[in-house]
Amino acid sequence: MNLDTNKELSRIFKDMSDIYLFRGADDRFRSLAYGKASKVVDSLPEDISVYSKNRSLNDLPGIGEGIAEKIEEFIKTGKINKYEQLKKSVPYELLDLMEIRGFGPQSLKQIHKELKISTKQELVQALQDGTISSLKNFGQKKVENMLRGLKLHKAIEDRMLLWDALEAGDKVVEWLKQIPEVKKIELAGSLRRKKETIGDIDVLVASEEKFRRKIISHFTSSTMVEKILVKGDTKVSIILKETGKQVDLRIVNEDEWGSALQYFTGSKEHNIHLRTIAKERGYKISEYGIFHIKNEKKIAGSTEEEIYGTLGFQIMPPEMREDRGEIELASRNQVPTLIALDDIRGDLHMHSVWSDGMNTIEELVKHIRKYYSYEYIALTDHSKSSRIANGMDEKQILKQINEVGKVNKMLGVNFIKTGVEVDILADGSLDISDEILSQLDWVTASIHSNFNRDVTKRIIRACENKFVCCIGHPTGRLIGSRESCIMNIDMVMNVAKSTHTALEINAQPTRMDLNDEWTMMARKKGVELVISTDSHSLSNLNFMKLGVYIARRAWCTKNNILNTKSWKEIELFRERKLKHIELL
Ligand code: DGT
Ligand code: CA
Ligand code: CA
Ligand code: ZN
Repeated sequence: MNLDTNKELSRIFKDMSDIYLFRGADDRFRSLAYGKASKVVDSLPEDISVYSKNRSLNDLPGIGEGIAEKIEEFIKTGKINKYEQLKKSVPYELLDLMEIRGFGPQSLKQIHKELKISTKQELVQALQDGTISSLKNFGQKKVENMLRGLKLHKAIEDRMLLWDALEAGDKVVEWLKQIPEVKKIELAGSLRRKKETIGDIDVLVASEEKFRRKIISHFTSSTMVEKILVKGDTKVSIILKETGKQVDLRIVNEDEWGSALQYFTGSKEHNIHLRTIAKERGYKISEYGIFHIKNEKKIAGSTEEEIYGTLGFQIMPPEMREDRGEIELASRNQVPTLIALDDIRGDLHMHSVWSDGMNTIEELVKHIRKYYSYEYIALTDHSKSSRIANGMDEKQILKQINEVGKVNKMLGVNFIKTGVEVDILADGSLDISDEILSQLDWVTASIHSNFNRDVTKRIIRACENKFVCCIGHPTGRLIGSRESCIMNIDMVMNVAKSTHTALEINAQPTRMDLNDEWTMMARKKGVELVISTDSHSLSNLNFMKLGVYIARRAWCTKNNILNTKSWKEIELFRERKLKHIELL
């Protein structure tokens, strides 16, 4: 189903929430209300107009009368007047900086008011030339922090998150597939290799030469297109309206499909390495095919397998093509069968209304049983120290265990495993007692506070708790807004391994934590890994594939990932840890 309206509305509400947050004290309540509404709308399983038609908008959690009116207005007119007004009341361009450390609403407001700054460019300038240091409360340390935050933000501002790029790329592919002259189509470049951020979206099409023009004009006529950058016979580059990001479309003949796909998938480093080997063996590879150097005769080009095969290599999944040793592996016929989405048998990290999730336990379960073929899930709401996330205390955990029992009974299977995402406190202790933890099926321990000091000891102490099964989002980084915590990751992994504690590959689009490189390191060390969505709403459950992509980029097979196994095997994993720690 197409939920574009919900998404757009959710985005507007998030914007309104940010604007109110910027405006400050008096609007704090409104900011929270619109923030909640944004999440609620995004998590709806059906188009918002359905709820308007059957007059159930008011029944949705977090949607009061005022917000319901705005929704009606949006459905009718495609706009919200109040939103347009609000935008004019603030330096709108500065608002997306608010998520960066050091750029809170207070700071931005002061900068805006006292220096009359309202664009990012002016702000960066003032930071660099020292103007900002002249303000009260902007000492050297604060300014240094802001500069670092800005650098992180820059890295993602010019690129896209993988999740956003996949969504945009899929739309482009769908649009192009509408015309039958498109014989073959595939996303290429970093998007096909599933890198965590994407510079531009590369799309490859095969067609008969005479249809190229038609395909190009079909492409550029799409309402998705903001502006055309380059328009040639075989290549067009455009800017997308929604994201402002670039798409490169290339059209080739069908007998060049394999060589073009190989070439434009990259990575550049992989290609260069491959080409060097080809040359040594008397071949030349280009986007047009593979040729004998001697007589320039073309040997092949229509499939990727032929290109690799001619050199005596196995083909390998795009996620591996980063020149990290995959070519050597392929030459020895040792390319592993990487984990696939279908191998995942359960999701072990998700939140419900019992903490900061959007859905009730029943809603989650109903949805998962309908759309996923999982054998189990673990409910891991936050614990009490996560106050903003409305974390559970011991009493609530016991109550939830009871509730889960009831729902499982209703289902007739032990589908829901009880659990918690327990906070690792500043000294490495947990904020829930062992007595309670021992009653849960699955315990993930995570750091949600005090990121700034070295966290190695804290994580190690958490690993040493016999009831902790997994460390959640182990490095704590947020792509574009927060660096990894300072930690000795080598030591953490060794302890995780020796204490039989799993490390999480958190699949949230801005987390992707562990990332591909850390996951590769964990795999090599034999650390147990779990891929989880950390869902806070129904749509978040889809993030699982992002986690699988990370694992694939780290060359993981399904044996490296714990939640490809049956619940029985996961219980054995837990028992091994219990026995091991008790022996110490
Ligand atoms: P991105 O867009 O920065 O996320 O990364 P890519 O890998 O998508 O890079 P892009 O869009 O510049 O080029 C797409 C593919 O085309 C790239 O992965 C490999 C191929 N390619 C581009 N430039 C070169 C080059 O100079 N030499 C070789 N061998 N391949 C190239
Ligand atoms: Ca690209
Ligand atoms: Ca490109
Ligand atoms: Zn967390």
